[in-house]
Amino acid sequence: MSQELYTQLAQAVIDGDEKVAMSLTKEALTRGLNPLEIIKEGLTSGMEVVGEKFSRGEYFLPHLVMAGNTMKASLTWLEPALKTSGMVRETLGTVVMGTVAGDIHEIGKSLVGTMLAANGFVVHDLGVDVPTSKFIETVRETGANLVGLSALLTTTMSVQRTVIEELTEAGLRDQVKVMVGGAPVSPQWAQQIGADGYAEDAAGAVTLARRLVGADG
Ligand code: B12
Repeated sequence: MSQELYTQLAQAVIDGDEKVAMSLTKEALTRGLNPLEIIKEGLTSGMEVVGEKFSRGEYFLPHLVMAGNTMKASLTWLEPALKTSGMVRETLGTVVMGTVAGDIHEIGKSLVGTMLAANGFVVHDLGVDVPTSKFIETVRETGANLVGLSALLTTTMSVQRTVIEELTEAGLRDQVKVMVGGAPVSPQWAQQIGADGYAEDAAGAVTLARRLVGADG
């Protein structure tokens, strides 16, 4: 039953149909389905198809924009549910989060930020296309102990390395653990650039962040 709803929701993202996506999202929540599952099985799986169609030249930029707006609209309904789903009430750490310079992909970064905030982290979300110096400045100002760097393009992945290098140059590298993520990023890449960890999705980012701050003992 829920699988059918997820398939319809994925299709609404593929079609860029905000109205249908929002009404299906509301229905899924009314049925008591898990918000993370709605995101994974419905919205994100639709986005994967959109990405594939774009790669094959069947979809163009306006389709990506429409799909992005559709997912964002649905997430406005899901975020309150995600926020209350976190069990942790004490503060586990402070995270400076953003999508690196040259990259405007926002959705995954925001989702990771929301999930971290829901699970006991104070999150400073710097947005997208964040200048490297802004990450450094904010770490210094907030005394953060975690940095989350999102990159969705093979051309902007290297900026994750630049941020790590500049943290080192600024004498801040020992103060923070750096997490990296985004569609083209892999555990191998994380290791290669000297990051402290990689996670595939928002739930994985919470597990990783907890481990990096030593919250699991
Ligand atoms: C929607 C979309 C857009 C929208 C974004 C809208 C928005 N407001 O964010 C718009 C239209 C802006 C866009 C633009 C472009 N896009 Co685009 N886009 C996508 C698409 C279809 C979906 C991305 C998305 O939102 N996914 C849903 C979220 C939930 O998933 P996610 O971002 O991967 O995030 C999850 C994980 O990766 C992880 N994660 C993410 N960040 C982090 C950070 C940390 C610290 C951790 C631990 C985890 C983590 O957790 C997240 C939650 O589960 C992807 C295809 C794809 N399958 O990724 C292409 C894709 C990323 N885009 C692509 C391209 C080429 C472009 C453009 C260059 C197109 C153009 N010709 O202009 C521009 C780039 C503009 C720029 N300078 O950034 C390519 C990249 C190819 C490559 N290898 O470099 C892709 C892969 C499509 C494709 N198959 O070709 N895009």
